[in-house]
Amino acid sequence: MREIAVEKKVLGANDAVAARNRRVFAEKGAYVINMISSPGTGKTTTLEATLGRLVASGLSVAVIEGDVQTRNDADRVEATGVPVEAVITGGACHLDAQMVGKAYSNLLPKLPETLDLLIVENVGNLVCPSAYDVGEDEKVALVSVTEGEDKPLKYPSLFNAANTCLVTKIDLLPHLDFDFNLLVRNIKSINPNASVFPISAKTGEGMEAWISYLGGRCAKDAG
Ligand SMILES: Nc1nc2c(ncn2[C@@H]2O[C@H](COP(=O)(O)OP(=O)(O)O)[C@@H](O)[C@H]2O)c(=O)[nH]1
Ligand SMILES: [Mg+2]
Repeated sequence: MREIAVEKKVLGANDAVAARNRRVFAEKGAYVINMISSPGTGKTTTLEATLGRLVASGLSVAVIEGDVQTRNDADRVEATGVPVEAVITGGACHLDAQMVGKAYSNLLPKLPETLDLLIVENVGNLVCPSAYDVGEDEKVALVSVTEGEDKPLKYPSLFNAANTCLVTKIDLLPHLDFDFNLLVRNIKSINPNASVFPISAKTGEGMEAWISYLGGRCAKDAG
């Protein structure tokens, strides 16, 4: 009982900071997504492929990169030319609203007057990040075709929290015994409202639909 009470208090305090972040992001005009998956699903690779296409389409984008250790992912994103701020949690398995708010303040001097899209790459973990609102407009879940069709059933909290789901590494499908339709059925059994985008950051397959979705969300946010 005491554990539940403490958890509620922590999440309540987090929600207050998340609400403040949301106001600050809105002042900048930014649509904000929070990308969540297990380590190795392809968040950073998808991000690299996404950023080039978004910038080419004229959108202004910035990134907050969460990791337990190292600036590796932030360096990969920095190489694309998009403003990025790293959050190294030093052990914590998720980003919270406070960490993201602080990272955004550090990022602010590098940002244009208005920003179309802020992308947060969360710490690789299928459980903890789904419980924390960081002030995003939506959580985006990623699951790769090498992880097994049952992951939405085993980790329902994330798939419940995310209405958009990217199925990554579809270029590998010919080499795998993987039932794509079963994965989609499992995602929808947890969240009937989920939109599923099959993508390959390596070959570019499916990227157009994903980019067009993001562009639409940014335009809606600005309008
Ligand atoms: N074949 C294939 N490999 C991918 C794809 N996306 C990512 N990877 C590989 O998956 C591994 C983990 O990718 P990374 O983006 O670092 O995952 P993260 O930990 O979720 O950020 C790397 O070896 C990537 O090259 C993809 O679309 N196709
Ligand atoms: Mg990464």
